Formats: sequence, structure tokens, C-alpha cells
Amino acid sequence: MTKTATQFELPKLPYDYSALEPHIDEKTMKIHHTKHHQGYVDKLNKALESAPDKAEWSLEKILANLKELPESIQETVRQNGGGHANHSLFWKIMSPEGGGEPSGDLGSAINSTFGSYSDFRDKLKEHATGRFGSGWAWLVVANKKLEIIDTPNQDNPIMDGKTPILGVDVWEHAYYLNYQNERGKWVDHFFKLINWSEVEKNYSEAMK
Ligand code: MN3
Repeated sequence: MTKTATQFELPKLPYDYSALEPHIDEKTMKIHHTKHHQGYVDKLNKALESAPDKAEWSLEKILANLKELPESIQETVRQNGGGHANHSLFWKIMSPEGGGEPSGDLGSAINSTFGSYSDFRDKLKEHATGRFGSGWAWLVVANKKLEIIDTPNQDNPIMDGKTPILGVDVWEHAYYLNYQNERGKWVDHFFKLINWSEVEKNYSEAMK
């Protein structure tokens, strides 16, 4: 994740704001990226001014070691550093050419861990729709094995020693304009956007 000195930066999207239509509308993408994600970055940078000795730390290192930060900023960094990490991953694992099923090592691992791609899809959807309130559902690598989990708020699996390779945002800001209260419908459409080659890269990185 991009960082110059103590400053994290909003990453550019790898596609246009309208590119993920009809699954995500342009207005949702614009607000999500330029207001929500930008807000996390700004608040994270502001909070980290109180921890100049951590200026060289990566975001991953910060999230894995929140307790090492001054207590007064731990919660702010948890929320906004988590928000920055979560969204930076989220944008990259979606693509206008996304969808389909994973192949290669990840495809095999999904089949052997969850039974089949459709069992995987059902289980991720179950976590995404079952998470009460705002949060995320994830495909993670933990102890070299795949797991599906969900987290509250902007918590990132790194905080729990797990490596996220795919995440779906189930905050209302991610889907409300298009899907209103129908989170399950949003998740069904999310599957049509998954950039599996990116997730496969994340998987092989996490298995090293
Ligand atoms: Mn979001």
C-alpha cells in the first residue's frame, strides 16, 4: 500500500467509476472511493501524527500490531487503517471482466476446502448476509488453509493473524443506492465482479 513518510494515499481505481455497472452504479462507486475511502485515509494519517516513531511501518504491520501504538489512537487507527486496507483490497479484487470461477491452485483449494465452487459461494454469502450491522465477509488464508470469516466494522483479518485474499463490503454505503435493504442481492452481483486472477495472486502470495 502506497505510503510516503507518514502519509498513506488513496489508491487510484484500476477502472472507471462506471465500469462495474450494472452491478455497482457509478454514483455509489464515486462516493465510496472519493468520500468513504478518502475519509479513512485522511483520518488514519491524522491519527498517525501521534506515532512518528512508526512512520516507516507498513499498513499491514500497523494493523497486526495495534497494541504497540499510543493507546489514544488505537481505536481510530483500527477503524481507519482497517478501512484503508479493506478498500484497497476490495477495488483490486473486482473487475469489469470479472466473474466466473477460480482456476489453478486456488480453484483446487476451494474445491477441497468447501466441496465445490457453489458451496464456497453459498458459504461466503451466508457470512456476508449474516454479519449483523456493518462489516465485511472474507476469504482468508490462515495457517496455510482457506477459511471464510466475517468481521465487524472495518476490522481486517490481519488484526487476527489471517491474510485476506478476497473481501466483500457489506456496509450499506456499498450497495444501498442500488439494492436498498437487499444485501443478499448485492452479494449475488458481487460474485459477477470477482477478479479471480487477482485473488489467485493474493493466494499464492499468502501461501509462500
Ligand atoms: Mn466501504
